[in-house]
Amino acid sequence: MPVTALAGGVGAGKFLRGVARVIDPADLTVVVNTGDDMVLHGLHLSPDLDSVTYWLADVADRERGWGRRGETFRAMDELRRIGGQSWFALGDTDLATHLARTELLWQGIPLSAVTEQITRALQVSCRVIPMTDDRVETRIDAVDEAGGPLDLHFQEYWVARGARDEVKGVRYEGADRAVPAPGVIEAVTQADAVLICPSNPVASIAPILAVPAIADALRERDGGVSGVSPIVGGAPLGGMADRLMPSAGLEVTALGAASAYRGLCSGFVIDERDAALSSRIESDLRMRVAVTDTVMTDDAAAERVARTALELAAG
Ligand code: FO1
Repeated sequence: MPVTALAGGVGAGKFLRGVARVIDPADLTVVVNTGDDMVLHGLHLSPDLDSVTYWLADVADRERGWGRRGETFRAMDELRRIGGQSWFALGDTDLATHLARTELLWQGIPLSAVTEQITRALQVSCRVIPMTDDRVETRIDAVDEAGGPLDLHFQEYWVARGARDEVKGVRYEGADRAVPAPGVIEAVTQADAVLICPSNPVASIAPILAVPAIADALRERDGGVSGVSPIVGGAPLGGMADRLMPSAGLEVTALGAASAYRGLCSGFVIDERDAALSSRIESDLRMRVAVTDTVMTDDAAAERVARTALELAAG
């Protein structure tokens, strides 16, 4: 049963561990957001690709969500002492991923092939593909405390400035011209089920859908697409989706998250706390709804959510 998932960072990582317990991981293809990639210290960072890879390889730091378990930050400490940029915390073993990726990209190897090498080295049995080998950058239009306009890279907004600025809009620069990475379109069209992970709809999934050929491929499917709400009881399970959803005209509820996928999802999984929203998602958005406990405290809980999403996609 080939299954394809559209994924962002931490929420996706947790959920995908559950999917890989329900189906044979060799049947799972994960298409990952690269809109929050950036170049820092001359290194190409792909935070969402790394989060998904580390979670699937079971080396992720479960408490922090991003980066690797048992990580040390000695290089960062030294960088700070020297006066280098230290606002984005790169762990010592995580740095090896960025060094290898950057070197291979400089050799002209596309990001998709680089990702294949990194995931193979970490013994990830699913296929992990960046949404595109082209450059796409999620930019945040915001205003600062003094009312001054800002045009920020997503990570500057999120990490450097702690999401404190008022967001006016989100742009996915380069997405309209981006070509899906090799294998993405086949994965979306030929899968028995496509799952939209419980990731931030604006920061993680929208950049993938902003690549025109990917959205078209998803729209052309005859059903079998289910999403999982990252919003539980009116707040994100993790991260700061609540800061970005209003700027995209989405209310911060499971209904708002579902409406980000209007016309794309045939089914949507929501949390028990949001059960009252089922009928509106079904009637307004024409999605079948499954209600379960979506809080993924461990792999067993993630497996339950994954099973629900897969059953919903199977109709
Ligand atoms: N998130 C933070 O809040 N602070 C950090 O210093 C930070 C460093 C970091 C390093 C590598 C990596 O793969 C992810 C990292 N993240 C960090 C997470 C990341 O900014 C976001 O969670 C994702 O980009 C959103 O999906």
